[in-house]
Amino acid sequence: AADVLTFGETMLSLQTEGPVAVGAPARTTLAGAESNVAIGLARLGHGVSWAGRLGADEPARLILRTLRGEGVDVRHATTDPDAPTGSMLRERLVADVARVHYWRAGSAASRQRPEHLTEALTAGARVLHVTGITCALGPDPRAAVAAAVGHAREHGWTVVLDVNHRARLWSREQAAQVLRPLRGRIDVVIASDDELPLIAGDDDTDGEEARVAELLAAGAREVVVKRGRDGAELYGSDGHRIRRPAHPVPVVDTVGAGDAFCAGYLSGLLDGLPPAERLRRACTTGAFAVATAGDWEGLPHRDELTVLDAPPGSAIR
Ligand code: KDG
Repeated sequence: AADVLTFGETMLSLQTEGPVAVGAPARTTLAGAESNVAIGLARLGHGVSWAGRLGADEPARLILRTLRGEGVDVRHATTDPDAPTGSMLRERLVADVARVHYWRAGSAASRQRPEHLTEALTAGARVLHVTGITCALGPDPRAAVAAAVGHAREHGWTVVLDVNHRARLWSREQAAQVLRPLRGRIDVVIASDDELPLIAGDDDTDGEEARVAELLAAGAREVVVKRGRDGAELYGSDGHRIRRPAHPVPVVDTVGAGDAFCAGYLSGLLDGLPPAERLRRACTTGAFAVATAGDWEGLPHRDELTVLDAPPGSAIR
């Protein structure tokens, strides 16, 4: 069995420096919140299975061989012969502001159904990682998430949901309608502070604490709230509340920071670290994503976790 099972849409991603234009150089890579988390975990030495659905095309081959190369188990990934692998374009508009365009309607991942996960679920895992992005892709992936969560709970896995709101895929109202009903079935909820209202509370609920209390009362063991440059906070059902500032690093590219944070947190969970140490590892991996270019390319291997403690401008030799 894997340590972690995850699935969701992984896309071919083209990235430009500056607005897209004829002849502008673009970097070809892959993107997808769940595969970012999978790569982050694999680099930290965990056994992780990614069971997304791809088209029968060249982008799919690029994605599979990259994930394989990173040590992610893709044996349960499935192929849809009748739909393409999704894709996206990321333009850097100004230094720290990117704009994305998606081509994912009708993609293979938007047609992933519960039965496409049967083998992955049967193989087993300690942790199931799902994100709100998959729920936004359509009724089939939404059903796949529900089935996976049901299976994981039945078999005593830890279920982790990263809310991961993507405004280009659905509205906050639509997200809340789909995500709130999940709240009693998630062990660890990860959300940025502005995403918390999508999973807990209603229009009358006042403030973060009330929303967190609601999630904990519904059965969550932990709620992890991300605050970007202000760090993160961990609330536990046993009453602990731990705050951690972000690791100060030069900002190169913030996209992927949430996934990196999530990978660090899950890694700490798998290693049995105490809450404060899990949060510390999450902030460290998040900082790596912020201080390096690309959504996942700069994520640390286990022996590199201490690199950020080196004095700025130093060479490790
Ligand atoms: O979390 C980073 C992601 O935004 C990126 O890798 C692509 O999954 C993606 C998305 O839906 O935007």
